[in-house]
Amino acid sequence: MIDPKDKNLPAIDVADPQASEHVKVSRRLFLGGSAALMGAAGAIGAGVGAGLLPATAQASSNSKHSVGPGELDEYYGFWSGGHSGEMRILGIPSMRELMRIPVFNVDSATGWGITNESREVLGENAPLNGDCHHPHMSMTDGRYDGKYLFINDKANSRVARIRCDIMKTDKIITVPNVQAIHGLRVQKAPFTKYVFANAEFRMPHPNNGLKMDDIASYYTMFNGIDAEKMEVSWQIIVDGNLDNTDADYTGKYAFSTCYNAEGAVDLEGTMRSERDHLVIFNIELIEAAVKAGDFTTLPGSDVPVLNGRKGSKLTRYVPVPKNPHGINTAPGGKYAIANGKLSPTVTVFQLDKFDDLFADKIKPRDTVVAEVELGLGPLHTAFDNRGNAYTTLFIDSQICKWNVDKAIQAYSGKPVDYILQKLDVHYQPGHNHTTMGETRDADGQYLVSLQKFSKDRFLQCGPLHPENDQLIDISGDTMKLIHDGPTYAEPHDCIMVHRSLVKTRKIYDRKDPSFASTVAMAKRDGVDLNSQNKVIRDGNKVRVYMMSVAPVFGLTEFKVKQGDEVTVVITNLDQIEDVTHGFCMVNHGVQMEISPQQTASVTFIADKVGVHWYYCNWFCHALHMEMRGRMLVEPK
Ligand code: K7E
Ligand code: CUA
Ligand code: CA
Repeated sequence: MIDPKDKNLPAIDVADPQASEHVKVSRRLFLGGSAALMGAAGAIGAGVGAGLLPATAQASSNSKHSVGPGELDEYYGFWSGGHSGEMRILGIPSMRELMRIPVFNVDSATGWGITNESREVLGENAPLNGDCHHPHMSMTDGRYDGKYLFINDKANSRVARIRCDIMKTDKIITVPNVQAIHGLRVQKAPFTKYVFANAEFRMPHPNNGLKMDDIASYYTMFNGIDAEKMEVSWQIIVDGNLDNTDADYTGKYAFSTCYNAEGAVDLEGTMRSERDHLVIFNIELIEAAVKAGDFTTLPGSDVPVLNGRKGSKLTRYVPVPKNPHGINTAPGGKYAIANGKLSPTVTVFQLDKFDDLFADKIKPRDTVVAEVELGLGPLHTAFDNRGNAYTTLFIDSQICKWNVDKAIQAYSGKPVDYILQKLDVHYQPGHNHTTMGETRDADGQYLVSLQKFSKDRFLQCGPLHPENDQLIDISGDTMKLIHDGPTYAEPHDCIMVHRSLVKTRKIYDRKDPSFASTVAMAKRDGVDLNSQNKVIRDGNKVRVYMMSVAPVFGLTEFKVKQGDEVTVVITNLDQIEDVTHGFCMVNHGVQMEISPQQTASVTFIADKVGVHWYYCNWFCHALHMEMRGRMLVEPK
């Protein structure tokens, strides 16, 4: 639980009168919140859905969550952008979209995918689509540490890292020997040494066209990625496939659901058995095996590949009902919950039994302390700080709130009702997430439910509909729906992080590593980026260095020859927060962001003779329209 009194209060300069007002507002929101709401719920009676609340109660409960103009949100929401390939930042509880972080996609506004700096992160011939599902922040001792965000790309088997100080992607790796990185989580403790990544699809090895019909020989692997180096540390072969993953709070175990224990390549085949499994990975034993050289490698990579199939000492397989999907560790660290999908049940694992399981003192199913029915299509579970779990029911279009301890009692035969409330959501929820809910600091304030269908909830925008992300107040005894938020394709998952844990830079540091290569190039060319505008010719390569200060570019013209490869390097010398410039070369597909104190560069071929205007396209000044210049291309 966050203590709002001291260290976790927003890091805002209290000397700034405006800022201290924000602190007061947030303190009021934060402290006043749950008591007021519990009062309201108590007066009306437990078990009453939000839709049935009297108008006055609803209005007062809504105003508690409103964030007025100029007020700051309490939480950062980090949203997967699905197959848009990006990550998004929302403010919670306003659900305002604050920023987009291009990751695997091309972004016209910032020039991500166009600039040299972003191409360096993406890789020379990177595919420019992505399919993001699972954004997660690095942790220390089971708490967000505000350092990095990680996200998967199912479409091209990649994992990206985002620096939280500038909220830009700084590393992208392709995981070798696998197809479709789906489930992704971080090691929660003692710190995020590894990012755990599931490769979903089984495939032949080697995938050289010779064993395509030998389906039984296909396999996939669980991957441990070094979070700091962003290199794959090891891969471990499993039976079945891999869907979602999570980790415990000791750092010893990670575990993944499998919906295709059958090893099928057709839909019917994946549903043939009544049970699939959860596979548990013993991280200490895996590390010891790597150290002892107990691994092989696959052609084309030197990543250690371990055997984690049934019978391996590095893994254990626990049968769970039909085609499970999400796996979620409860904030206390005591339980993890597998969500049944084709089974109306969730399976509760007691994590401190895993030591005994690996010591072969107990059987795999002895780690299961409950397997209870919730409703149709359980996909993902989130948690508050009061022992309650919130599971999305895809088919029922509901969130089921249930109590974990009561479910365990019921499973052992006691006549207790473990289901506390079912709330309709609109429609067909996938993931849900609570504020701070995947950490020790779960605070039970808000739940977001991410729906796959919005149907009639918004104005029609043609056949393609937005998704619907709903915000639910869970601070009282009953869940209350408080906001509908349309979003573009497709936030599978999100996390909500208290704003005190995220510290971003207001302007760039001139030493920022994201443009270090460009600075090094300038140095080789003998150009001081902070004081010089200069054109360097190097054969048919031309490097144009210029500064920018609102509302002028350092060069209002430069000359090149037709066919030259031109690299424009711009350093924004403005030091004022929010004064970002852009550089767009008309008719050349060239565009980039240059934020205060940033250096950015873009390379293109000047293939058309004549005058070509360039201009600034981030509005920066009253004379922003006048911030422009000419590229003069002389015939060869
Ligand atoms: Cu359920 Cu990719 Cu986490 Cu979608 S996954 S919902
Ligand atoms: Cu510089 Cu607009
Ligand atoms: Ca199955």
